[in-house]
Amino acid sequence: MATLSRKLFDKALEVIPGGVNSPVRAFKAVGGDPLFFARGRGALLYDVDGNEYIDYVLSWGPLILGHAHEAIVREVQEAAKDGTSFGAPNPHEVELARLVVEAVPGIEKVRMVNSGTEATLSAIRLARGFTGRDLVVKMDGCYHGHVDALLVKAGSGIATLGIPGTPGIPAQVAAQTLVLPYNDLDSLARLADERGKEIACVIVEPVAANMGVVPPRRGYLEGLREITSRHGIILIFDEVITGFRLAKGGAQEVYRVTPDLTTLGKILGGGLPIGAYGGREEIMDRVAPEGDVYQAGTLAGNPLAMRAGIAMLKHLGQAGVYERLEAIAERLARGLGAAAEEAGLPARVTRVGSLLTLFFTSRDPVDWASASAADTKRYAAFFRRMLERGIYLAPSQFEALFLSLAHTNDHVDRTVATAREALKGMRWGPEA
Ligand code: KE4
Repeated sequence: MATLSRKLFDKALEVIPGGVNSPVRAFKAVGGDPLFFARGRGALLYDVDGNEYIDYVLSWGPLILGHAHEAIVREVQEAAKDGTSFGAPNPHEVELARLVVEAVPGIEKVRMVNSGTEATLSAIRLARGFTGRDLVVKMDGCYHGHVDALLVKAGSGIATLGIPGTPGIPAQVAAQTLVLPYNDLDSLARLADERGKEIACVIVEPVAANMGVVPPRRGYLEGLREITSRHGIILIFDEVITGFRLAKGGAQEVYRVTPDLTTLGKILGGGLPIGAYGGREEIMDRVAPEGDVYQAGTLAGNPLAMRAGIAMLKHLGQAGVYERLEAIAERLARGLGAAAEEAGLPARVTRVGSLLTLFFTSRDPVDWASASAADTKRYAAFFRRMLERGIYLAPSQFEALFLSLAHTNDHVDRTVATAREALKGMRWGPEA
């Protein structure tokens, strides 16, 4: 008998392209139909057929407190009673901006927008406006939202679906984006020596999480900082995933490298639509109406997302939060690694803070070339076996697994036990 999820998917396919509002949700890379969910609670998700899952997607990162956290729900409920949007300044956007400026080392001023994509497209426009230069440099396999200039060799859904680069982006636009390997400083040094005066910005995920989690090599971020400073190139850290996740001040606090601009999203809105970009005051003051670089948004700074964000950042300011996230993530990483080893499967577990990936590969993932060599068919089989047993992993080898403060040792131990079960009998293929 067809499940309610299946029936909903059939209906969705009649009115929504691919039946989903974002491609990576479609399960294309892992097979089967996407599940439709009814509600979440803490670390748990419940689909419309009443099945319970331990959730490691967490809406792709925002839900670091877990689903339906009372502090967030209460704020949103209260805020809605006073009206959902004014299209005019409100006190909460000032408070959230102050909390961001206090938390993020590289941010002296910040502008709120409604998605990570809006944040990155605004940041590169600002970098181009501030420098008067046109070229943008990104790293192969990094994903920065569906911005025309940044969909070139992107990660996340582009990598997952194997889209060679998307139609609809004029060649002359794509030609102004130069793509280098992640973790390869020499390639940037050479490019900057040749064309530094034409390059407006380098945008990078300080910890790559859209090709699976690929940590920066020792010295990589420092090297990006040194080369871009030497050539007057704006360094943009896209911390939409790492912001407030790796530390209150994100990756730039952990690695002690301060970019010129930072983009944020996800956690900042506590699960409501949000993005933000911020940085040095002299750069940010070029943004209209202070300056001449235009960017705008009807719902930017709306009181619901602002109040949810304030509650989120205050909660993350409590003592011991990041130590707890570190401990629970390390427990999962060790367990998954041991389970794969016990099954005799080639695997690498990469982890930075509460972000991790189980790669089915015998190569160390250090860039897109090595990460993309992972066995995506094996990952798909693992995903399905875990899903059948009540564990909801990212439906793509090239996405991160996220932990929250709602995940307990029991959740992780059940996940590891399930993984040992799921991995048994998965030895096949050339490396078997
Ligand atoms: P949004 O426009 O989806 O809010 O943010 C774009 C974005 C920007 N920068 C980074 C580093 C990101 O990871 C993202 C979005 N992340 C993906 C998952 N890897 C969102 C999931 C989806 O596309 O449905």
